[in-house]
Amino acid sequence: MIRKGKLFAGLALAGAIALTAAGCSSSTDAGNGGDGGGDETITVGFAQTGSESGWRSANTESMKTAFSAENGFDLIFNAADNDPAAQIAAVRDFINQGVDAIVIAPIVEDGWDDVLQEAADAGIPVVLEDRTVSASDDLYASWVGLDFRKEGVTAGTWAAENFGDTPTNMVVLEGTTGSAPANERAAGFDEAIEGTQIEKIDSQTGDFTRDGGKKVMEGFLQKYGVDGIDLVYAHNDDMALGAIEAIEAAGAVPGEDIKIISIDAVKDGMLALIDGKINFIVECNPLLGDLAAGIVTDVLAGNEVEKEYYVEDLSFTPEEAAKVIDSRLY
Ligand code: GYE
Repeated sequence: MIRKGKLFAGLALAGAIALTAAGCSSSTDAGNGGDGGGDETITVGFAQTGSESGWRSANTESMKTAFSAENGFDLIFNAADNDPAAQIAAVRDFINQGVDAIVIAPIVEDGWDDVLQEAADAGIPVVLEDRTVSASDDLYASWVGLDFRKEGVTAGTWAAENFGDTPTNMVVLEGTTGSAPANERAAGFDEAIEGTQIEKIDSQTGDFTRDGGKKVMEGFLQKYGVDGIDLVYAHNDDMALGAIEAIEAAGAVPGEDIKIISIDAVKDGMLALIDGKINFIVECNPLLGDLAAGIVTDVLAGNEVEKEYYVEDLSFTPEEAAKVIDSRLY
């Protein structure tokens, strides 16, 4: 099990993130190897989503650093380029290779039952990081990540407070269809703006990429015109950054003529926020590597772990972003 106190101390330095998990007991150090007490290398297959965003780059780096040879791991890394079938095939490969443990950042929520059952039958523990699955939690050991619904609620609450009293036409740039963050960030936001004058006039997936966000925003601008859109809610910073390009190309001023709210708080997003091109960002912390490595180590050592570990997120206005930008790690 992860040592709660240690995480709080270590991660507070990394930008005031906090981990919440009920009933933690203490045990091994995160990422220290020690497969059941010995010091053999732990072979871990990690099935990453792809490389769609700045968030993803930071997450991959965090995972590679935590699951390093130095820390006692032999990491087999696979990035599936956002293709759910390819990701499942990668997990099947890990099972065939007989790895000690498998870590997955699941692209989409559905479709995991069979391959997770195969891993269980092979006696290989699975730890999920970042996104969640719809399969039974009996099929995996643990999950560590963020509360996507709460992120959506935080974003929607800010929108409601700032624009809820005047008629506001909003368009949404959705994350990857079927992914947990796209589903939950939409639901949380919708819940928070209920009963306000914000009207969702359109919503389409930009697949969490800058290019996707730009293309979808271009389509919205063509359809509704600059004057027909007041607010963009982007499920991540990269899509917001793409939307900024589209809005500027249409001759309008992002952050003024069209307001923008997004999620992640990666460096480029925070800089656009400070610049006034984005108006509000909800954080989504990608630095999950040490936590995931600690969970894997504990699971293999036979220590009891929680099913879910939530990392806390912050949120930022331009003024707040300016204060913290120099200490941000991603
Ligand atoms: O917000 C987005 C990335 O799953 C939380 O995936 C993650 C999301 C993140 O592509 O930028």
